[in-house]
Amino acid sequence: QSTLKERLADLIPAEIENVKATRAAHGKKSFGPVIVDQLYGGMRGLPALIWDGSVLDADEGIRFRGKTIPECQELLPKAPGGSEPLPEALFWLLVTGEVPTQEQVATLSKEWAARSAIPEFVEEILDRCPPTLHPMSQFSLAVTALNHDSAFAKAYAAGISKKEYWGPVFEDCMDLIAKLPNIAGRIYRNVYGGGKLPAIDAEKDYSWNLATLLGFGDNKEFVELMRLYVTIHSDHEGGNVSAHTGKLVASALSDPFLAFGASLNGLAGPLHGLANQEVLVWLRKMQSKLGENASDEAVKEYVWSTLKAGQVVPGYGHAVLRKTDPRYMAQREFALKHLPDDPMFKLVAQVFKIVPDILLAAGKAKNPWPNVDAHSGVLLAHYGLTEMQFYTVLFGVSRAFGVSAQLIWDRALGAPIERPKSYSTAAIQKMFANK
Ligand code: NMX
Ligand code: MLT
Repeated sequence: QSTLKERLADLIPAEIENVKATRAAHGKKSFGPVIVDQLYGGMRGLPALIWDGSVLDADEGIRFRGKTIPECQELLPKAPGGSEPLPEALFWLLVTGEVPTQEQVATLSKEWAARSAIPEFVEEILDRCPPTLHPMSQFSLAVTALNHDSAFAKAYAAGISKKEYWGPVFEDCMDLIAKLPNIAGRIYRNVYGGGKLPAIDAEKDYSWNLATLLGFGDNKEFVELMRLYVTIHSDHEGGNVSAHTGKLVASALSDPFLAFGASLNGLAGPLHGLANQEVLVWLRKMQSKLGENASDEAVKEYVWSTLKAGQVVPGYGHAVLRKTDPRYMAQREFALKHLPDDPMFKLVAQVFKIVPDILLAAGKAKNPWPNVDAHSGVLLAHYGLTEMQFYTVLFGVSRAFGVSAQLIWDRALGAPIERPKSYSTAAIQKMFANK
């Protein structure tokens, strides 16, 4: 059975030909006009990037290499006795487009365990961070510092041929993913206590190790949650801030650590990944104001007061989606199965019934439905991971899977440096002066 790298080496020549043929057949075809509003409007809907791991449909949500979340839950290998997909399997799928065997997944778990140690100086960087520094800033510092040992940066300095770029980029991406549990675990324990970091167990899967390093490995349900969590947060096509930033930075041939460090800085924004922290902060404030078992009327009033204060309702809306995010639904299913009576889950479910109508009535948001972040925090909190500022770190661990898969392909396919064209308002006025 081939390893992931061997399988990739088999797939790359055919994909290079596939892209050549696609460009020869369709290269001069148009997606339609670009309008000035798109330049001012955050490039919404502008077709601009190639991203192979996943494609997002506005109504249906994400498909990883053509597979929906329920299909991934059904088809991807699971841990013995588990029912959620293993993120190792999802990574294999994102990279190759193929469903791996149980054995290939086990090999990947072992390989990541073997690569998991972080350099001592990175441990020291983390240990020196004040606990008041946001966990996402600490995370980004540590990932950026891993560039010290980048195989790609070294190979480039030694004069590697363009055709060979993908090999050391693959090695860096494998190292990046493998080292994240040690980084996340160290940040968590430094900031919130919990004692010495245990060692990675090479006989266990990635999510078991991640959960254990955070201090929750004894709880089988939490380990299952991590498997689901990492899988569904891994990738959301290429235009979101973290994915696009990683692709952009890597297009300058910055190595995967520098590129993904930049991704994390984007993920740390409240309109993107930090929203999962913001949702729980918002729910807790609501709970402390209204008490438990608040009436629908009281919740409605609270939602309106958020909007009237000029704030967004965190966890609702999306730049692309126009229906409830299937990642929200996957987490809701998990909650219904494992924690149906959790009071905070009940509040999340109550808010789900109330917020869309209010956002519709307010008339601004193009999508009134919940996104992934509306549900993640309540699941983590249920198992005792109550430190909300840490939540986006787990999103970041997951997003490394999707960004890495694309960076490997970008270098295999010789993707060029990104350099779109910008215009000033004066230039636009001049261009359309008499039109
Ligand atoms: N609450 C209140 N107002 C909203 C919301 C919301 N949840 N969503 C959109 N709007 C407003 C938005 O601020 C904008 O107002 P204005 O014209 O005054 O600037 C207007 O509705 C139109 O925005 P849209 O075109 O619907 O949304 P856009 O594509 O610009 O932004 C989000 C998408 C996700 C940034 C936006 O819906 C939002 O801020 N949601 C809350 C934060 C959140 O949950 N982010 C997480 C997204 C998922 N992730 O993990 O990254
Ligand atoms: C994501 O997972 O990146 C978010 O849903 C944001 C997006 O897709 O724009």
